[in-house]
Amino acid sequence: MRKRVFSGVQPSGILTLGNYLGAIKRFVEIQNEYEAFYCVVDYHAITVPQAPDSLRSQIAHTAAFMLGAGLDPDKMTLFVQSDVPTHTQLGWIMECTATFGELSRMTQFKDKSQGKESVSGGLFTYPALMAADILLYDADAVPVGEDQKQHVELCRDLAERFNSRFGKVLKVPEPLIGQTGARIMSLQDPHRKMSKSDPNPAGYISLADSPDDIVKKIKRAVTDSGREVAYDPDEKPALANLITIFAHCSEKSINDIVAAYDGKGYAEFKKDLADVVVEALTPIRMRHDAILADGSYIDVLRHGARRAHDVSSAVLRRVKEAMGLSLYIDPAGVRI
Ligand code: ATP
Ligand code: LTN
Repeated sequence: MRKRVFSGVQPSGILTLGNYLGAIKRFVEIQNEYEAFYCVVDYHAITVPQAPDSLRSQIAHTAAFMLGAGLDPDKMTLFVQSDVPTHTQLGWIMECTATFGELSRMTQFKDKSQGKESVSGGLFTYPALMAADILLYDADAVPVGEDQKQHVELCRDLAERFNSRFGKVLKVPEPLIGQTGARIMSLQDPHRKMSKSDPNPAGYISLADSPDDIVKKIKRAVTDSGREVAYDPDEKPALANLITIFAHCSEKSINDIVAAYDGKGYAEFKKDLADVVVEALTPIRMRHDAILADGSYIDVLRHGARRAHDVSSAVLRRVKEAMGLSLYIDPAGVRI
């Protein structure tokens, strides 16, 4: 039997080059090897306020970009989280399994709540819902970018805790993190990850950006002092990030890229970088446009939700049974 993977993408904006290189490119590569479930996690997106019209449109764009990047409905299951009620059901159980201390240590919560006057309870309990997402599919592995490693570790701890209380019910998953491309940084601040919810669009390249936008954003990307194209993540983090992006979009090694720009300046490097990014993203954008226009993603999501519901309901049933929650149970333990 093929091993299973599960991963989620938030429709909290339009997908970025960081999402593509850190996660979706990988999702596409592994869909042949694993039985894959991919989810547009809209309940996670509402941990921060979302306007209904933009949320609706971002869900459609996210699905269309994932399909446009090469996910094949005949090979994997793609669905929207809020279409499958088992997620919030197991989510609650995981909230009751996680401790306040554990959730308080999550760095994404600390980052996203920092400096905010008011933060939703959901932003705090978010990792418990993420654990439920994964555990509902008996996933062996979770392909994610580096930033999600801590959440996958928490998911493992919760599954182990659950199993030690109630018997071997949940499969304990492993994170599956790519070696490079796992952390693409902002074009404006190399110490922050590239994020689709960055209020400054100059910090990210969105998969919807036109070739012109891409050229402009790369031109404006911050670089470090000096003129030499050298890969030094500690001393020249901004340039190192651009070289990493170059390597991923062109499938060239970092050493080859550095050698090719020996004696040339940043301007020539940036011009070529813009070309390779445009070349990598244009086919995805065009397929996305076609998928949105013909509405074919809707059927994919509908079928996906049905299959996800079937698989996850069996796991939820196992969990409820192990815990003594109601399955139309009578006092003698006879199920009706
Ligand atoms: P936001 O930017 O709104 O905070 P996000 O893009 O981090 O959200 P998701 O859309 O759920 O969150 O991320 C989908 C996948 O993309 C995750 O596996 C995440 O690890 C990966 N990812 C996100 N940003 C980057 C990045 N800058 N570099 C590499 N991988 C990333
Ligand atoms: N927390 C993730 C999104 C996410 C996810 C998941 C990833 C929600 N549920 C399950 C992997 C598996 C993020 O912010 N990128």
